[in-house]
Amino acid sequence: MAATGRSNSGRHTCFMCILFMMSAAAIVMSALVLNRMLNDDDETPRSTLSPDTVAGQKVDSSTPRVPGPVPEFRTEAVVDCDPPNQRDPSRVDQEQCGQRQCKWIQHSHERAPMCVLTKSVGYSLPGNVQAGPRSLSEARIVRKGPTKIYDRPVYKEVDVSVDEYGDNALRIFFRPVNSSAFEIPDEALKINRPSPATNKKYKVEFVREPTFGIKVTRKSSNTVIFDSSLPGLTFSDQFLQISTRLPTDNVYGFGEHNHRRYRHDMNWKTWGMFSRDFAPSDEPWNLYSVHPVYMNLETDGRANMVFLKNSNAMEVTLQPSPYPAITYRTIGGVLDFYVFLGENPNHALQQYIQASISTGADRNNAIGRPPMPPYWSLGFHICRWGYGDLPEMKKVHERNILAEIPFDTQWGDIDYMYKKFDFTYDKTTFAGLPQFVEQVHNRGKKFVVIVDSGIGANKTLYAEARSNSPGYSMYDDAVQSNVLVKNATGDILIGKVWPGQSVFPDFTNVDKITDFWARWINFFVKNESIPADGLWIDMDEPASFIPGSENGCQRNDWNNPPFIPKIKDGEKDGGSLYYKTLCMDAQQKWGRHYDVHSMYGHSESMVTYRALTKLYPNKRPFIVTRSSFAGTSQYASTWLGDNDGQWSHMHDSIVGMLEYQMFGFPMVGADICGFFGADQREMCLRWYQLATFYPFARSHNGIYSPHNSSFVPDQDPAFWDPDFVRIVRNHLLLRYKFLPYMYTCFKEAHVDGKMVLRSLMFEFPTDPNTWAIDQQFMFGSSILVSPVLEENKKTVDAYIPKGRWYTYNGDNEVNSLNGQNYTLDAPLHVLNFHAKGGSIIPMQDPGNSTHYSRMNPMGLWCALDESNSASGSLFMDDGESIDSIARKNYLELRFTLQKGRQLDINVMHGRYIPPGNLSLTSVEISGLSVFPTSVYIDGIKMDASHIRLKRKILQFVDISLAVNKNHTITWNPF
Ligand code: MIG
Repeated sequence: MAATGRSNSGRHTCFMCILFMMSAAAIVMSALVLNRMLNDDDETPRSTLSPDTVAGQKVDSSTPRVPGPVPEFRTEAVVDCDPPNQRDPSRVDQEQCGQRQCKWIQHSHERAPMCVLTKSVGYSLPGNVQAGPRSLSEARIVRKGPTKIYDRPVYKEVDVSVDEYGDNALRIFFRPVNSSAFEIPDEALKINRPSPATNKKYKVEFVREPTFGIKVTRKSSNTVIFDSSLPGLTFSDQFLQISTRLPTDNVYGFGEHNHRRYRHDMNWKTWGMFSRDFAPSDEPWNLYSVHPVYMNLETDGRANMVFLKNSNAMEVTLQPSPYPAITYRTIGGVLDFYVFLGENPNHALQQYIQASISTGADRNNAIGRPPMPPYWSLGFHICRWGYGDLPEMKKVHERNILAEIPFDTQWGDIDYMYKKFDFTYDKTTFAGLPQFVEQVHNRGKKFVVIVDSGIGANKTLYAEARSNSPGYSMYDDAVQSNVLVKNATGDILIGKVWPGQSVFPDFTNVDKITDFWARWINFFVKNESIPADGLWIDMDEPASFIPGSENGCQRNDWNNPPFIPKIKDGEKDGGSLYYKTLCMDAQQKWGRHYDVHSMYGHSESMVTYRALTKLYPNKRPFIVTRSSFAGTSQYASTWLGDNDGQWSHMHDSIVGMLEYQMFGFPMVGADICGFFGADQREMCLRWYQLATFYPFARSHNGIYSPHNSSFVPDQDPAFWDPDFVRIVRNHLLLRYKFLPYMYTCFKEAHVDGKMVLRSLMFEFPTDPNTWAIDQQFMFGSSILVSPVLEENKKTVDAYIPKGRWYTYNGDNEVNSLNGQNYTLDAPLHVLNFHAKGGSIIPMQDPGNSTHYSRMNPMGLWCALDESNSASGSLFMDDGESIDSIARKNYLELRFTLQKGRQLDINVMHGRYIPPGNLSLTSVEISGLSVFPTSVYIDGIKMDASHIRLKRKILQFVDISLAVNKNHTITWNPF
C-alpha cells in the first residue's frame, strides 16, 4: 500500500539525530589554498581505471602531453596562421609559413602555434562610424590580407553594428555584405531588445589600428572586457574567425565537453562544439550539446558573459596569461556576439538568462528563464537500461520500496518499447505495463519514459509494430504530414537507429510537427494506456548508427567542408561532419542540416514542450533532453550523458553540473554510480552521497559494458547490502528533508535567473581562493557540499570561505576567519555539508515520496552569522500547475532572525493553502552561545519541555505554527 512512510505525525522525533553524520571533528587548518587537480590537464589520459575503450570508442592512450613551463614567447596574444584542420592534419613548416606571409616563432610549447598571423591580416575601417537610430554605432569594414582562405573567397566588405541591450548588455553583430549567410531564426532563439539604456555600464570603441576590432570597456573599473582588435578576422562562407582579448584568464563554460576542471586550462586548449552522440570520456571531444558561451571573472569579482549566437560547427582555442585570449573558428553563419556585464557572476548570468532583468518592467529574454520543475521531479529517480521485461522492472521497483528507499519515479528505457518503436510498448515482454503504471500512480509515484528521435521505417518491423499496437501508424502519419527531414535531393532521409531503418522528424517545422508529436504522445497515453508523467528525449543530436544516411552522403562542401573544427570523427572519410548523424546537406525547415544540426535537440525539446502543454494545458511538462542548445533550458532539463563508473567521473559531474547552471539549466545531474561499468561498492556509495545534492538525482546505468560487453549489474540502492542500503537511505531521507529549501531555490532560478547549484567562485567572487574550486559546490546560497571523490578516503580537504558555518548534527561550528582549508572527517557513512551563517533553511520531515513528504510537518534550521542574525524564505505551491506563479497561487514565507533573540515568520504571499494542517513543528538554531530560559511564541510562554539542545543546536520542538500565518518567537536572555 501507499506510504510505507517514514513520516511522523507532528511530534518531534529524533531520527535525524541518529542519522547524522557530517561530523566535522579533526579540523586541521592549512595555510595552503586548495590546489587540487589544477594541473590535471584534460588531454592527459587518466591513470586510474581508465578503460581503453569508452562508449565503444577507442581511447587514445598515447603518452601524456602535459606541457611543462615554457618561456613566454609572445609579446601579445597571437593567432594561429595554420589552425589544425580535422580535414587535413598536416601543418606548415617554417618555409611554408613564410610563403603565407605569416610569422614563425620557435618555441617548445606542444600546443601553442609556431606560425602566427601578422597584424596586416584582417579588416580595416576606412570610413566613418555612424550612429544608428537605436544602434550605438555601425560601420562597414574592408578586407585587408589574403582574399582567399582554404581556396574559397573571403568577403571584401562586412557590416558591423553594435547595439545596446539595456544597461548591462550589448550585441556586436557582423554580417558580410551580399552574403546569404545563415542566421539562427527567431523561432529558435529570439533575444529581444529591451527599452533604451538609462545608465549604461559600458562604453564601446571601434579600434582602427593596428587591426580593426571592437572594444568594450566596463565604465566603473575601466576594465576592457572584450577586445577583438587582433589579427585574423575572417569572413567566408565556410570559415569565420575572430579573436578576442580577455581581461583575465578566469574563464568558465563553453560546452558540452567532459571538462576536468571548472576554471579552464588556458594552455592552448581547443574545444569543438557540435552536437554529437559521444559519451564523456577522458578525451577532449565535443559531446551532445552546444553552448557557445563563457563567463569571465574579472579581478575585482565582477563578471561578464559572452555568447556567440551561432549554431555551426565551431571551435574555440584558449591562450593563457599574460595575454589571455580566445580564438573562435566557426564554419558558417554570422558572428553575432552578446556581451553581458554583471556586478558579480550571479548577476552576469541573470543577464544571459534574461537580459533586462535589472530594468524590471519589460522582461525580455536572452536565452530565457527555466520553467518551474514539478515538485516530484526533485525526488529520487530509479532507472536503468536493460530491464529485460516488466517482471525485472517490478523486481527492482519493489525491492526499493521494501528497503524503504524514498523515491518518486520509475523510469522506462528503450526496453519497454516494441522493437524500439516510439510510443509503443511491447505487449509480450512488458505485458501488464498499464496496470503497473497505475499501481505506481496509486502509490504516489510517477512513471517517465524514453522517446527516441528516429522513427522506425523498416517495412517488416513496422507491420509487426502495427499488430503489436493496433492503430499505430506513426511512420505513415509522418510521411503524410510531411514532417520528416529530407535529403539533398528532396527524398525522405533514411538513417539507422534502434528500430533499424529510421526516419527523422523535422522538429524545426515547429507548428506542423507539434500537432503530429502531440498526436503520438496522445496515442501512447490513450491507445497504449500509458499515462507517462514525463518524457525523456534521447538520441536527439540527432544520432544515427550509420554515417549520413542509408545511401551515404554526396561529396560536397556541406558534407566535406574545407575546414573542419576539432569535432569528434570529423576527420573520417576525408573530412566529414556526418559521422553518427545525418548528411549535412539534408533539408530542414530552419535551414540546411549543416547550419541547424546542433539545434535538433533544441527544436525537439521546444516541440515536446508545446505538444505536452497542448495536451495538458495546466500541467508543467517534465522533459529531459540529452542534446541542447542555448535556450533549450526554457523547455527541458538535462543530464550529463553516458558517463563512466569511475571515481574521476564523480568529480567531472560537479564540473558539468556547474557549467550547465551557466547554460541556464538548474535541473541537471549525472547518472549516479556511472552509466558504463563498474559495480564498485565504495564509489557507488560515495556517489549516492554526492547525489543528495544533485539537482536531478537519478540512478541510471547502461546495459552492456563497453569494456567486456558483459551485462552491467544493477546499482539501484536496494541492490546492495544492508549497510549500503542504510547509508543511502539516510542520505536520500536527508535530500527529502531539504526539498522545501531546494524547491525554493528552483523558484529563484525560475523567477530571477539565480541558479540552484553555484560554484564557490559564484558565491564568493572576491575571494581568489574560490576561483578554481570544483570539488565542492553550493546548493543555493545556504548549503556548502564537500563530498569525498576518491577511493579509500576518510577525510575531505575542504575550503571553508570566511564566515560561520554549521553541520546539521550540531557537532561543530566552523568559524572560518578569513577563509581556510579544513580537513573534515568523512567516514564511509558521512557526507560533509555545512549551512552558511546567516541562512534560514526550511525543511520537512521526509516521506517515501514527495506525495507524502509534502504533507509532513515542517521545520526551520537557522544558522546565525557574526551578528547572530539570519534570514531565508520558503516557496510552496501545488507543485504541478503551469501557472501557479503567474496566477499567484502560491505561498511565500519570509523568515528573519535578529540579533539572536527574535524570529519572525511573515507570510509575504498566502494565496496557496497547503492541504491539511501543515505547520512548522520545530525550529533549530545553530550558533547561539547562551541557552534561553524562557521562550515566547506569538506572546505565549512555552513550557520548558519544548526547549532542547541537540549538541550545539538549540531546538524548539513539538510546537505548532500554521504555515499560512505570521508568527513571532522571542526568547531571553536578550
Ligand atoms: O544508444 O536508451 O544516453 O541514457 O540508457 C544508447 C538507451 C541510447 C543513450 C542514453 C542512455 C540510454 C541509452 N541511450
